[in-house]
Amino acid sequence: MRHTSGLFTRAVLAGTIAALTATCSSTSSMGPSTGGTCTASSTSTTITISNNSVCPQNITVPRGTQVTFVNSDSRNHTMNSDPHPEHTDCPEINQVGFLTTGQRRQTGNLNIARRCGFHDHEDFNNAALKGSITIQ
Ligand SMILES: [Cu+2]
Repeated sequence: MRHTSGLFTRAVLAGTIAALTATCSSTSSMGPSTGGTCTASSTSTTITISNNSVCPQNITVPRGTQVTFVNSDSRNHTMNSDPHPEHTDCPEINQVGFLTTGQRRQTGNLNIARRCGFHDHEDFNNAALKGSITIQ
């Protein structure tokens, strides 16, 4: 009888854990898809382009960082330094440039403490494709 109840307890525990895991994963998979709001950390060194917007839009990184731009969108993007069309503020960002779907590229070393704005050169009036990297 002891053995049976022990097995029963274990089965209940396993069921509880499975239920908790299921609850947890369904919650987290809903997170990013709600309304297209950007939830990534502002201390990230990766900026992802999807649904015609960059995420996160504004990040802060230490000097010497290379920021990676990932094009997860269904179309091409060309990421350049502000201002448009000169692209002269932070030339390191211009190393990212043209990205087809699925491509990723890093900026040069961001060595100088300053704020670098960036934009999609092909869609420079789109505020959702603009952002900034603050170098500290
Ligand atoms: Cu431009």
